[in-house]
Amino acid sequence: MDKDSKIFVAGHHGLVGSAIVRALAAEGYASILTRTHAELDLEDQGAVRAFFDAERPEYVFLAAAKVGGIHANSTYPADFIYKNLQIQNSLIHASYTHGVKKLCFLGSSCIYPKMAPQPMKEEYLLTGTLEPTNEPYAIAKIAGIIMCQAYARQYGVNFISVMPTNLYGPHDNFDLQSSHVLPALIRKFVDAHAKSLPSVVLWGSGTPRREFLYVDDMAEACLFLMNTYNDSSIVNIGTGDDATILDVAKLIAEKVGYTGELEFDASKPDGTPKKLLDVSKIAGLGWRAKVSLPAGLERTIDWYRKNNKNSK
Ligand code: GFB
Repeated sequence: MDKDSKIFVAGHHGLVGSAIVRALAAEGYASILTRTHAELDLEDQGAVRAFFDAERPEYVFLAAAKVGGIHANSTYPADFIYKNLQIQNSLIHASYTHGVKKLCFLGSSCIYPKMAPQPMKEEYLLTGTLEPTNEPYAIAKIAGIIMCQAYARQYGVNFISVMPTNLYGPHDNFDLQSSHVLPALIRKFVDAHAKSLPSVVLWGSGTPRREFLYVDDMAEACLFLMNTYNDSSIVNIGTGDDATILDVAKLIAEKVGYTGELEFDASKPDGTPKKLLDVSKIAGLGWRAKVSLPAGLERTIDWYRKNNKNSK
């Protein structure tokens, strides 16, 4: 990408899209295109085509998606498959028809089989059964990967796909019903601390293991791959380390200064027992995550405290 290339960041209000816009601006990219949902409905193929006709983006980051935590995925499976398929179909196809030089499609670590060997290598894609709580979302993301590969094979386009592990950071969704675990726990501990509540409830058993990547690292990796990687085979993006949900909860409690009890709600699902990416491919390409989990949590807790009136 040149500094004056026209770069469309789809989903710029979201966790990842907003971080990609910050990273592009920080590196001096001067022609960043964004559209709010009200301005452009990405599920509407005709509207997307008209937008590409008018704006002719040269590069596309496909960071727009219907995302959510384990409860949202289990509760709204139709939305997760339909909306994601629509958004990616519109954008991937329009990128082909309008001669986009390169597209970066964002997948997810949940595309790998539930019981995949750990850490999960890129080649484990489509080798086993998926985790049922997020199967519709994962199937949509797998369709996106295969679509990018099919377009690359048939039309020779340069469409790459990256697979982030669980992400967190500023501008995340902190709604307790629909969020992922980290923003939920930050909100629960900050609120419990502010209100001196005796305990905080964790969903499930606390034993599942997850890997967490700070979103600014993710954005940096996306820019790095956009500028250096030209192959449609997928690339994992993670830290290479994981921890139990209980340990992460204790770390957040410590950072927030909360000293009450932890309780477990066993009626909520655990999901995949362990989800850790093998990051040797991206390490071999020359990129590593920089922000440690304690440092990233501190930044995110600070952001939440400053930006959420309920937590004051
Ligand atoms: O982040 P999370 O919602 O999704 O949950 P997944 C991770 C783990 O944290 C699960 C536990 O074992 C949850 O039961 N957990 C404990 C909590 N307390 C809470 C809480 O208050 N809220 C939430 N949300 N979880 C998602 C997929 O899976 O990960 C998506 O559903 C996507 O498709 C995303 O892949 C990255 O890590 O289990």
